Amino acid sequence: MPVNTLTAQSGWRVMPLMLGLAAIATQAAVAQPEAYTNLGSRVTAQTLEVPILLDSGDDIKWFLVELPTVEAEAGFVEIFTPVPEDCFWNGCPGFMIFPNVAVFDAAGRQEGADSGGGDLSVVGMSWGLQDPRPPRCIVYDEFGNIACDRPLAGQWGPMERGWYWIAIGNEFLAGPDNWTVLTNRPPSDPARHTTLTIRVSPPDVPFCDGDFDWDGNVDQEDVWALGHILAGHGNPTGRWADYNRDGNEDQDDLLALVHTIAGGGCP
Ligand SMILES: [Ca+2]
Ligand SMILES: [Ca+2]
Ligand SMILES: [Ca+2]
Repeated sequence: MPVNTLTAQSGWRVMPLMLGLAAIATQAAVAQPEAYTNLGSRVTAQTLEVPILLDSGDDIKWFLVELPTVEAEAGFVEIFTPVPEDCFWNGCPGFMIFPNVAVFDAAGRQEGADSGGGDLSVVGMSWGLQDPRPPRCIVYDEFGNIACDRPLAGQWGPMERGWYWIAIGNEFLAGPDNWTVLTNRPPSDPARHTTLTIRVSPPDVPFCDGDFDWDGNVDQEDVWALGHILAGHGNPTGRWADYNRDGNEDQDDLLALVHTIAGGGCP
């Protein structure tokens, strides 16, 4: 999938909101964000990386983006902030390790919110497909077990295509409606940066990530891992063993995975 990295020079900042303006204008006392960045329509398969620089402790950045319909069986939308492991263990000055993210629909109703803390202090939000994808942090303990396992697995449920508002800040409380975000960080906190990442796979794009053991690549070890699952020896990642989505878990799934590894594409 293509990876798009936005820069501050892209020139799409503070675009006028055309969407639903008439409907919103008739409501009283809404607090639609005035300063925001329009990320455009993102309903095709892609990974969008948005550099974030919060100027102060109480700074909150807003984004508007169109996202596709995704469901438990197909497609996903993931919003997360990756943290390099090095930053977590060794310190990483200026990096935002306690991010808060909230997502609101076009009418300002909250669709979900998440805060860094625990794990590797990353935000990890996931709508749609429930076949677990790797968490944004994976730590293996001394026995090789996954010790940091908050997979992205559709925890926020299905999503309907529409325009969504995303708020990111150092630490805040997100209300249920009216785009309400209240920060309790002092303005004197230093500036912090991170990368807001939006990863999209709509239902019409098959999910065929063959990385069953979550080591970051797809190879023979994944065939071994799937074989291990099919043989009933446990499934540490929780990945769906029905890789070819034909409704049962058997040899055909192994063959389909081998086919993928050999460059044959998705089953
Ligand atoms: Ca692998
Ligand atoms: Ca491997
Ligand atoms: Ca199957």
